[in-house]
Amino acid sequence: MSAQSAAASTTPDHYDVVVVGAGFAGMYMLHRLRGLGFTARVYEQGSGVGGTWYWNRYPGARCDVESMQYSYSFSEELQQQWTWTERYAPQPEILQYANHVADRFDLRRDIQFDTRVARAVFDERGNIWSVTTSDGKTVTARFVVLATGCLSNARKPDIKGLDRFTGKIYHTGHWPHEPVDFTGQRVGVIGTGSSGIQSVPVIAEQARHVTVFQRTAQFSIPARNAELTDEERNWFRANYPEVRRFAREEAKNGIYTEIPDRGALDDGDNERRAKFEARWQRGGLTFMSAYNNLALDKAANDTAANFVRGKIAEIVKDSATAKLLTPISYPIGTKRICIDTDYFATFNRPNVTLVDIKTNPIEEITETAVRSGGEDYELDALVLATGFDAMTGSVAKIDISGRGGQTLNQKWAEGPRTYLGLMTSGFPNLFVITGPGSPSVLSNMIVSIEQHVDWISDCLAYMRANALEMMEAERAAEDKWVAHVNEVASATLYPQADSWYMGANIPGKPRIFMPYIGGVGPYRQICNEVAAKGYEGFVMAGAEQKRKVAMS
Ligand code: N01
Repeated sequence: MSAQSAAASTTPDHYDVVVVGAGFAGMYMLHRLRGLGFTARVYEQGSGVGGTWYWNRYPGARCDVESMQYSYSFSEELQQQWTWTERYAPQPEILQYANHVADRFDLRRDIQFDTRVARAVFDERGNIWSVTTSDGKTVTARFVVLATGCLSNARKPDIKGLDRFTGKIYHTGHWPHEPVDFTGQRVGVIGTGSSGIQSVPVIAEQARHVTVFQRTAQFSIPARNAELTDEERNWFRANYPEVRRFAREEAKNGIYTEIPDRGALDDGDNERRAKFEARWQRGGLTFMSAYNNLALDKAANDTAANFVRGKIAEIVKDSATAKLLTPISYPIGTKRICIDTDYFATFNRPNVTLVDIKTNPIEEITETAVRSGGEDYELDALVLATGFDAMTGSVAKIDISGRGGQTLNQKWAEGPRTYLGLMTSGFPNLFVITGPGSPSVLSNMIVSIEQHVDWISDCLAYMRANALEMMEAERAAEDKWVAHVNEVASATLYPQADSWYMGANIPGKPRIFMPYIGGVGPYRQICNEVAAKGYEGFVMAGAEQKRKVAMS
């Protein structure tokens, strides 16, 4: 038989579900699918599990949600037995945890590593997806789940001459697996978001000199990282039922912490200052939960912003540098707040220089230097901490074709449109985990991931029990949801900042606030109600109905 006819006679492998990505979402999705008896194949472009924690290996990378909460809750044994060592787990420990989960639940046998999903095409007659991978193979699946991550498409900035630079170039979101040694080197860091702010102090300890190129100053709160004591670990272990319940149902951002009962202007100056000081001393993301109106009321927000500005002025000795490091152009928290260890103090070191590229944008990069304001900053290595094409970037890299041959990129050209962040009309049987239109990046990601995976799993079980093989978001329900997402966002201060939440970091990307800011508790309730009402707002069809639906 010729190779051609052999290939022609080969039926593609078929799965109930293809999952794209083996980060925390893809791994748990696979585990749930297995438990329900569905066949599944996971494709992962990296050589290992862990998603964002597989790629982001830059110096100082650690999670800024506390370890005891940034962990799966689906297995009581796992959460009781795993030992986190620090308040904020460093990246290697989180990756170790991801690998432990993969081994413990025997996930690897259904994950194909080093394989990118290049294309997915929906066949309307059969209600089947054809999925083509970077190794040239095509498989079919009834459902596709995009577990591609919100911050996984590292973005190299479009700066003139970048490719000419003869020193090493690193991106924080695509860091080498081999150790990088900056000893004796002059290192430039472009970007001062979370990744830049975490890595600069660590690089500065090693390098001969660090030049930080800052376009926008950032608000950052000290992490106050420390070893976890047995007492702390045991407290969480004993209280997990309540901690997890609270994080899922009551906390807006999926983190167990006190819920503020008043606004910032309800307290007098001294009381408010003491409250901010206590939060500053405690450290971490919950600084923004000191009051309940910091994201809503500019005057309230100003009190928190001014407190942090005062701290920067106290910490940074050179007043011109302190001024440059002080954020003034947006309300605090409307760009993702950063959590740091000694970031501002690092600028007191003699081997660290801050360059303001807002006033003097980078003109070009030469073989050996970054040129800004007519000055050449000579460098041996360049670190790009320039972020990601967030929330939609990794989905956009896959050529996804739905009903009538419409591609997802065409449909989302004016901005992502989803129903509940879970599905988009015109693309049946295609789910997104923590997609745009869901709380995702505004929350403890693992809480949101588990909620989406559980909802999708229950939905697939429901469809199987009711002999349904096609599910699609209704256009009207999607329109209503998109309007709701926008309405909630526009009642906050968030749209005032040029942030990656708004797509503002990608030239040409539509300016839309992508995540849902209604809070994980209310959002979960909405999703549960939709399911309880027979998946209201979705069309579902069995084999015999599918032709009718496809034609309607
Ligand atoms: O990326 P960012 P990130 N020329 O987009 C600048 C999560 N995260 O990787 O603000 C010059 O925030 C850009 O400047 P500007 C977390 O959710 C979590 O740091 O656009 N500069 C900005 O300073 C976080 O928010 C953790 O003016 C350019 C920086 O690069 C998200 O990931 C750790 C530029 C990019 O900041 C992304 O963080 C790390 C250009 N052409 C990340 N383009 C933890 O949990 C961009 N910039 C600890």
